[in-house]
Formats: sequence, structure tokens, C-alpha cells
Amino acid sequence: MDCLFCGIAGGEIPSTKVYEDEQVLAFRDIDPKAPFHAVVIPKRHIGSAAEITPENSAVVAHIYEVIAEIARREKLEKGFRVVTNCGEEGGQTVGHLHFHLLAGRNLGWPPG
Ligand code: D5M
Repeated sequence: MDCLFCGIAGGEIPSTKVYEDEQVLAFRDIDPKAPFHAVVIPKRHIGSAAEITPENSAVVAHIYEVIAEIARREKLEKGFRVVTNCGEEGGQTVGHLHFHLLAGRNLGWPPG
């Protein structure tokens, strides 16, 4: 399977890591939309949020623990936003489940 984020998780494609454990990798977004912008992924391939099932969902809870840990490490005490784009109209461009972690400015609502 040709998947960009599987390549990053496997180390074949370089990234600037902000967190890593056995199940999860977080790295700096290549096209940041906020002063702090990381992408948090499960290392094991899940195509999108639409493919989360009872069998693979445990990693999603772990990802939210990781996000809280990154927020502590990066001192995002003023707040942050977590975004998952899903599918064409949801704005997903990479077909591997990922969570954008954005912080460092006032984030507008609703999103575009
Ligand atoms: O988000 C996909 C995100 O992935 C988008 O914000 C750019 C980012 N991206 C794409 N390629 C790379 C590499 N090589 N390193 C770091 N970040 C990357 P989506 O929600 O699918 O539009």
C-alpha cells in the first residue's frame, strides 16, 4: 500500500517528530496553519475516521492521551484545537487517519 503517513511512521519519509511511542507518532505539519501545528497518527494504518470500528478504536483514546501529553510538554496552556478531516467534503487529503493539533493563536469558529 502506498501511504504517505505509513511511510512517515515507518521512517522511510523524514518528519520532525514531536512525540513517539509504540502505537502513535506526532510530527510537525509541513504546511502549518497555526504557530504550533502537529499531526498525530496511529502507526497502524486506518484510512480515515469513517473506518474506526470497535476492533481498532482503542488507539483513538490513546491518541487523545498523547495529545494531552504533547499539550503539557509544549506548554499549550492557553488552549488548542484538535481537528480530523474525513473524506472529500471534509477536506481530507491524506488517506491515513490523523488528528491536527493546532495552537498558538486565536482559532476562528466555525472553521471554513
Ligand atoms: O491533512 C494532511 C496534512 O498533512 C496537511 O496539513 C499537510 C500535512 N502533510 C502532508 N505531507 C506531509 C509531510 N511529508 N510531513 C508533514 N506533514 C505533511 P488533511 O486533513 O488530510 O488535509
